[in-house]
Amino acid sequence: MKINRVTLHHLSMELRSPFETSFGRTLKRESILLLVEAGDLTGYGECVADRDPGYSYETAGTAWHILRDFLIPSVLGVEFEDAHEMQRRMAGVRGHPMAKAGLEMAWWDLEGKRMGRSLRQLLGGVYDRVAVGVSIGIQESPQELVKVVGGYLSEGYSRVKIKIKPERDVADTQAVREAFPDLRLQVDANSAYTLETAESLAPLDELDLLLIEQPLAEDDLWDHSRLQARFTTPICLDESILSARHARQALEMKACRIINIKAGRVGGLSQAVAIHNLCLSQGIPVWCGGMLETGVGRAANLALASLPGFTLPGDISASRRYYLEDITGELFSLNPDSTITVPDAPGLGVNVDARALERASLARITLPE
Ligand code: OSB
Ligand code: MG
Repeated sequence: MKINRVTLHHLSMELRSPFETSFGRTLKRESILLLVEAGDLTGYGECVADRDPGYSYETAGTAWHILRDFLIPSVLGVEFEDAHEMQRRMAGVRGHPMAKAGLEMAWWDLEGKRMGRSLRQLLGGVYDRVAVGVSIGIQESPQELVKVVGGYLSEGYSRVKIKIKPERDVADTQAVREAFPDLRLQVDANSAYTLETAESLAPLDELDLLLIEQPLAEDDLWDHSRLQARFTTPICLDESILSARHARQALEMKACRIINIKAGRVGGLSQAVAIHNLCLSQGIPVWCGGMLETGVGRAANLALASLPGFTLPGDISASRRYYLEDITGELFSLNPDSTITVPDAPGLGVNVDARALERASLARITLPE
């Protein structure tokens, strides 16, 4: 199965409602869709880098450059036994995990289609539906946030994550807790605090939260371990964990008690599985994070979250929670028990709608030219 052609689409898709985090507000989500051809099969991949370098240094622009000028030329005409072999081929490029993960995802889709097996089967998933929650951005006021949370609860979500930032943390979280005393609730700061300013988060420890996600900077493993020692609530790391090696070091340092796994952030599904395996062997709960994916990336997240160590609900919501128009024919909906069913068709199990893709596409390039 030799890769003979790759097409990149730079996408811009309108969200149904703005998504605000401590690093900014998004109404139009950019990303890159990859169509990777091998013989008469096409595999899809999604690169989750956004327009701005807010969550990570990667952007749709840097990923486009790294894919076009380095990663794709290194894999064209090459046949890979497995994803690790593909990663070794790409290892000459330092960093840029989201660009690598997009290409690796397309390889998995191709491999599944070639073998007639779903991604869930290829990865060793054990659940056919996975528990999910919803990640809610910062709202105008705590009152407005309570309303938005209530809306998602009436849709059937049984776990809620709210985004926080300095000045919009304790009061917002308290308001949600007061309105919904039994809700499975967690918060995500996206690195907005320092060890000193995180003092202000102390009252969160009284609110029976599932976890506090990424309070401090990406490269602050040590300070996370100092902060975790002051909190009863588990700290969960997202941005700080870029590989299974980081995960091991974070756990040795007691910098967190839970890990959020995103294939894009760690360079691909193979590394995501490696982190899962490490955590499973140590009894550390993991859950699947989200990057506001299209139906393509959502299918990959569902397959990943079907592995046995994913014991906490993922940030994998129904398709209608995200875009005015998605690019896949298949749309994911919420089951009444706050789960989403994992696709079981070969590969990712989704098809890209050519016309929806055209409408979302800002630019396109096919290699070799
Ligand atoms: O930190 O988990 C995050 C979205 C974009 C960038 C970072 C994050 C998020 C989310 C959204 O929380 C989760 C989702 O896709 O529903
Ligand atoms: Mg996060």
